Amino acid sequence: MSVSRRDFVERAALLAAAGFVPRPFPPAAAPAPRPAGFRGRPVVVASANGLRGVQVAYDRILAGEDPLDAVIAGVNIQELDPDDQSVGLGGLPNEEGVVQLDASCMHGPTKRAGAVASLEGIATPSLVAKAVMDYTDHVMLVGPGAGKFARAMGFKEQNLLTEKSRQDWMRWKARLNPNDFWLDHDDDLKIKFTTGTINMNAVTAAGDVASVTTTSGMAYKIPGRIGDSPIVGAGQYCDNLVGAAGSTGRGEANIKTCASFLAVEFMRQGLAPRDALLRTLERVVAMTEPRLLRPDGRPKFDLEFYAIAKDGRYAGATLYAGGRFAVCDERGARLEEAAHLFPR
Ligand code: SD4
Repeated sequence: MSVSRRDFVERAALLAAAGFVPRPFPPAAAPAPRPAGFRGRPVVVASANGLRGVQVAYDRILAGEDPLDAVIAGVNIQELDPDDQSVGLGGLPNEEGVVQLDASCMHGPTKRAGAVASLEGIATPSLVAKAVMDYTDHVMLVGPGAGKFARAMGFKEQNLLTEKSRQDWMRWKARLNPNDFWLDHDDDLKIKFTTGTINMNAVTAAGDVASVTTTSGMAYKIPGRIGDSPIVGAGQYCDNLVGAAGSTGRGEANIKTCASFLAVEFMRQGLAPRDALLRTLERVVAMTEPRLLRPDGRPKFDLEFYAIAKDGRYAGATLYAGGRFAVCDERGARLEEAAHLFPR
């Protein structure tokens, strides 16, 4: 699949429509020194919904753009796509019908990170997370404080609850309690829950690494619930000496294992990305409380991990067979089958 200049132009138009006014970039910290003789290759990996985005990020990296700016451009496509109900504009709301977004990012060369959680009314939390990283001495802002910060940085507020997502929320709400005063409708047979989110990780030819994860979180969550996506080390993590990893799926399981950090640590110990992710999934299983285990001792939920190593090796892995992930390198953008722990 090729992503053309048109996608760039569309994205720029969408960002402008979303009211994002870029501010001048502050002076960057000095990049980390590169090991002598290092030879890498650019690669971008993401969750499967990042198929369009990995091509955009890859093209930007080839054009010399910073890897974090590149992956954020990649995930912006999903954040601004009203049809992706797992992230940004059109994300499924919390139990009160309010869209609350989480995101975090990390920049390997300068060892910096930024995050926002429970952010309302701004379609591109990945860019707000990067603004926290670029313009403050903090790593994470949440709730109304995050919103205030975003507005001060020039992000424009908008209603993120699309009509489609509002209808899905109303169906869920009506079905919640058989004794309430909301009537069920014939078309209510399927209540939509998202298992979405987008994580994207990249490495450049020079071996510079970056990662970002952005989500509307669990559909119909309790207001204020935060998943793994905005937590550095859980939803994503990168270390310029090693590589990067990130996740989608049940955030509660991921937070307890600091899974993205753990995957990078396994790679640091010498494991290939695939083995690092499978070992991380084993840790998730070991840390699963009995109420979330099936009779065969395997988790009732799924979780997906994505990783790249500094030298361009990459992998995706899921608990159950059948998962796919997006990758882009010199062979173009494509979906590949993820490694897995268990058959489906
Ligand atoms: C969360 N990990 O908020 C995100 C949501 C997700 O499949 O990926 N759902 O827990």
